[in-house]
Amino acid sequence: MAKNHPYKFCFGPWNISEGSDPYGPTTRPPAAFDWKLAQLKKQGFDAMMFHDDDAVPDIDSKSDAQIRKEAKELKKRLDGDGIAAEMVAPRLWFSPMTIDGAYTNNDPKCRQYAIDRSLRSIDIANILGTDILVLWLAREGTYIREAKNGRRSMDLLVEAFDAMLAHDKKGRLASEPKPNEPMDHAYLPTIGHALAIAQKTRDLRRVGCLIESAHAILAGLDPADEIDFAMSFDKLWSLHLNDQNGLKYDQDRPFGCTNLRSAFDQVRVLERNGYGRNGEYVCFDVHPFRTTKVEHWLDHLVNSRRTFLKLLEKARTFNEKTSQKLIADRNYQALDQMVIEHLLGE
Ligand code: GLO
Ligand code: MG
Repeated sequence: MAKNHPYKFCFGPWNISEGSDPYGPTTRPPAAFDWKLAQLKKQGFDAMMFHDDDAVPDIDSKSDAQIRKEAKELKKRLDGDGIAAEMVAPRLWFSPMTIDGAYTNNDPKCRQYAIDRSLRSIDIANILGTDILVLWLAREGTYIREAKNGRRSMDLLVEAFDAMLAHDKKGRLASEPKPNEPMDHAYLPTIGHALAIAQKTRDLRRVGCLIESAHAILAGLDPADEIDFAMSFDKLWSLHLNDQNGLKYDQDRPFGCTNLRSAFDQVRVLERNGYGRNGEYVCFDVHPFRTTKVEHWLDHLVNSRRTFLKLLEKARTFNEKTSQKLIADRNYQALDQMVIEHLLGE
């Protein structure tokens, strides 16, 4: 086994959120972006994820030249603070132009808006020094099945991916599948879908994926299996670790909060597959509980990282020899108990 490698950690400005939900307003005042950036390094994180408009606020009202100027200013600040930009993601779910979807919108003007905005995001990514564009296809899907032609939507997605691949000959696209929310059904619900559509693009080597634990659980899948699957294709280029309690709204709970054993399994397969050896980051797409007080505002991030590192220790000290013996003997009952007792620290 190769020598242990260190992990690098990351979060996005949206992960220090204010607590609003569909039933009530915020419970914490907004924190300034500069404050968020300052906390990141202090708490042991190495990089920040950016939506295009986290990097350049009010992006739709700005010219290309202005966008470049602001992205360059941000890059200078990041360099000054020793913080990397992990990725840029076009936020294609806020604008009035994306009410009925972005790349799969029924209106060609809206589709063009989505592509233009994605190309601008690629320019920002280049300036910030990351080659990864994350595509969470929030509104690509349907509320009612008859509203769109699913087959045509696949062609439109491939067209959009191709436009992005043509815009920048080196950039990589990492799609982040999620089966539902905000849509009733999304077009790319799982890693299998994300990797399958890559085959239809003009450069499949530059189309990969990002796994979010909660999204896999919402699809009824095991996040650790999704990780193994993506990594067997060398396609796992980013990761949103978090947790989710059953099949309900997307919860973005702290990593390991609900199912510690599943979190252990995720860390174990990441370690076994060498995630991070090519510079990939472990990102936590987690939110504070609505009840969280301002003075505890970073705890969900700090705790997720802490839990990850503790589980890493558990993965590295798991007795592989004994487990292999139990596997050879098909004694999965004993293997089950061995995992439980290892996690309990016995
Ligand atoms: C929501 C997604 C979202 C994305 C982020 C990056 O369910 O997980 O948080 O990861 O916007 O595009
Ligand atoms: Mg996510």
